[in-house]
Amino acid sequence: MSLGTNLGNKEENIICAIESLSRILGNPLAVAPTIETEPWGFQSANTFLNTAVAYETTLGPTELLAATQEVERTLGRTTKSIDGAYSDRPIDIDILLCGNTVITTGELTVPHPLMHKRLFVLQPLAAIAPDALHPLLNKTIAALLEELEAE
Ligand code: PH2
Ligand code: MG
Ligand code: MG
Repeated sequence: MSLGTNLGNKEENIICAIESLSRILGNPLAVAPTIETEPWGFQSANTFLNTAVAYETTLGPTELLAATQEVERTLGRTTKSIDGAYSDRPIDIDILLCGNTVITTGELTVPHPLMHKRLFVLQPLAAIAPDALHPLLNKTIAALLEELEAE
């Protein structure tokens, strides 16, 4: 999962989100160092903190989405987006990969459709899962990061 925050006490938001997720999913397998990033895809004066966290779970993608949305709400996320545009948020939790699962429902697409285009996603993810395989692009996270950094 990718975690991002650019409102309120950002360090605390990340810690609270991981604690809340872990109450549902158990201890994380790995947590990436947090990085400070500029807003991507929209304009805001508020920089982001981004990180990535990995869990082992028997929950399927839909149940996982319910869990992440519950934690987002607990941390005060009220709106998803304003007119389809990105907006400032206390926390955003995005499911990136679920093993080799490829799924699209009305609410969720896994792998995350933009993950390979976002440094704020790939940098933390490469810190904890460089060898994880993107099941559609058939490339490792380390390879995707290298490609994006070369652009
Ligand atoms: N999330 C977005 C859009 N833009 N930019 C940064 N730096 N970090 C994010 O987490 C982020 C973003 C959509 O969820
Ligand atoms: Mg997002
Ligand atoms: Mg999201």
